[in-house]
Amino acid sequence: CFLVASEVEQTYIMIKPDGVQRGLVGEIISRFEKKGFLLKGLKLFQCPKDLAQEHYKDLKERPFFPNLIDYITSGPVVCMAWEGDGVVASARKLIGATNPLQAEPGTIRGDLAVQTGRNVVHGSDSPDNGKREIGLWFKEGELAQWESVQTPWLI
Ligand code: RTP
Repeated sequence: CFLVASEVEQTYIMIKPDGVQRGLVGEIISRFEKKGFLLKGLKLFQCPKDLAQEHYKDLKERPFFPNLIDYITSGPVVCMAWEGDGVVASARKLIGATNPLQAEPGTIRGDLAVQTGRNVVHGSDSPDNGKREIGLWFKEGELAQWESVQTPWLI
């Protein structure tokens, strides 16, 4: 765990095991890319139980907690850090309601999922949690430094 120094708003987005296994990785990443946010971190990762429990610690008294931990650790996930003004709330809009049956068409869950317990993607619910979760899921050095990138192909 490390602290993200940047003052710019960041969110932690994770494609859950069902999204990876159903071949939705490209589709989901594409929605954030097309919206125009900056990709700062990206990796395929097998989540250990203790990390899943830490990530979802606020839900540990809920009856579905053991199933949630089994689900998140059941196969590889895709971890992403996205950056931009308003990225946390905007990503939650792109993702849609927790229950995919209530998520609007056009949202990721509204278009691609049917069950709350298999809702394909996670997004941080506040800028503070975005920083906390990126610090949990990424190690120092895993986030890209866009400031140093030259883009002559755009000129
Ligand atoms: P997430 O953290 O995954 O982005 O989801 P969220 O904010 O929309 O929903 P939250 O209430 O934080 O719940 C986290 C995840 O737990 C699973 N869940 N199962 N009644 C249930 O069986 C139930 N309720 C929640 C979902 O995978 C949800 O995304």
